[in-house]
Amino acid sequence: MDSRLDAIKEAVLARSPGELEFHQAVDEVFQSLAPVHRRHPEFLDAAVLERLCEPERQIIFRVPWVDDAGRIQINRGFRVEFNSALGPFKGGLRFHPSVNLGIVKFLGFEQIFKNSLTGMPLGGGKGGSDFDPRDRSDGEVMRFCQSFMTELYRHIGEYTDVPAGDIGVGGREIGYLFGQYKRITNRYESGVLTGKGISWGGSLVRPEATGYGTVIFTEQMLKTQGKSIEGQRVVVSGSGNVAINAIEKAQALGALVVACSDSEGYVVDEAGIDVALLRQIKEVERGRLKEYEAQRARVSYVQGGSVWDVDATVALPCATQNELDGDAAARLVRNGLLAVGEGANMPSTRRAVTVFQEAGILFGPGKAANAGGVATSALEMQQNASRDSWSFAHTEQRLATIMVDIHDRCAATAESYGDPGNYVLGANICGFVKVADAMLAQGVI
Ligand code: NDP
Ligand code: 2IT
Repeated sequence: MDSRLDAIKEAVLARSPGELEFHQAVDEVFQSLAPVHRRHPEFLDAAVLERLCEPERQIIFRVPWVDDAGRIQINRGFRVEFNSALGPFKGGLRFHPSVNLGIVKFLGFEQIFKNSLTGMPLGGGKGGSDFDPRDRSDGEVMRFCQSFMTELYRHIGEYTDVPAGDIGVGGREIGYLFGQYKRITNRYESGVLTGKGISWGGSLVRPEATGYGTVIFTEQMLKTQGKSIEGQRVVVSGSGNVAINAIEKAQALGALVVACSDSEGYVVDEAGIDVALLRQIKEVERGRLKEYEAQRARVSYVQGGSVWDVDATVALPCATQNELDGDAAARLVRNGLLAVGEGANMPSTRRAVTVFQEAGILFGPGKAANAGGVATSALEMQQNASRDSWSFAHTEQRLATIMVDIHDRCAATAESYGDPGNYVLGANICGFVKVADAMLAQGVI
């Protein structure tokens, strides 16, 4: 069995040369799937894996726009519509200079399994651009978003493909994208994008959902060992949407969050990160984390370096892929780490995951632990479809129930495949089987 899977994987990788992050994501999933194929040989006969690894559609397009100085700028836009077995393609848009096809494909591939795990009717996709919104004016961001949507609009729709935010794409960008979609199509089609503003079709809790969900998932893992997040010493990487809301929820549940970072450095605040100040600096002023130090006593700011040098019992990587390597993992383990909840997508390298698992650390992989964001996007779609809007408390309760359910299904699947506590195995198998069953039922497409 393993050799048949290896041959399929090697063919997939050879077909997408140089797409390193995509290779990494595929390799990790394949590592989990041999036992499933022993139970379900029909998946091999139907070439489910070969089909799953080839996106249904990939769109790459030019995005021309004019900057404030009147110069013409050209970026590259992507949308990879990976798999629609369970529902319309669904997944975020990332605007960051590092974006390329391999990164969009890794994110889209992960999204298939994540969306399956939510239990909601969602296929998997991802998109973005190498546009860097940092230090751009609102007008420049608007013109970029309008140009991006002028091509993207023909590929998306409430029943086709529903983008949302990711790195560099938040409420401001979704607003500009939605406005242009509405203008071109002459339709107020709320369900075409999620992460919208509350007054025009968005859902309460969607901004908080990924970070909150990651903490809820981590709390569930700790509970299996009779522990809790309360009283834990937590380090979070990043200081964007996912990180800030993870910090807020961890503190609300009684944890002490002592450090967070951005791409330039990290702060250590032993009294606990001041979330209101962090939101003011990062969300309102769109400033740098360095400014936190000047506004609060007894805080140290470290330029460069790694936030994973700060000791923690719980680590929540919430910035970007491959930000936590094997050496950082080994150091955290030596210094008393209990649990890792991945708020970001694939933030731990393969080596880091191995270090955590060999040390018996509770490890919640991103496709399970950060699924609360997309799950709440599905709740936003439900509210749009019924022209309803739910209260914060009701929506948060739905999110909590979904996260507990994802945790429990990953744990039960790992146990039923003979590896209790292995959430990587549980998430990959549980996510995969539902998609594979649907693909079998829908024929060769
Ligand atoms: P934001 O743009 O709001 O924040 C990203 C944060 O990560 C910033 O602090 C940024 O620092 C830092 N960062 C980004 N790229 C790098 C890099 N290459 N090196 C170091 N630091 C970096 O994005 P989100 O919080 O939305 O996303 C964070 C992670 O969570 C991503 O992996 C994303 O895919 C994942 N995710 C997001 C979801 C969502 O709903 N938004 C849902 C599920 C997962 P700086 O400001 O200096 O650039
Ligand atoms: O990685 C992710 O799950 C997201 N960026 C959120 C996707 C969504 O459609 O809400």
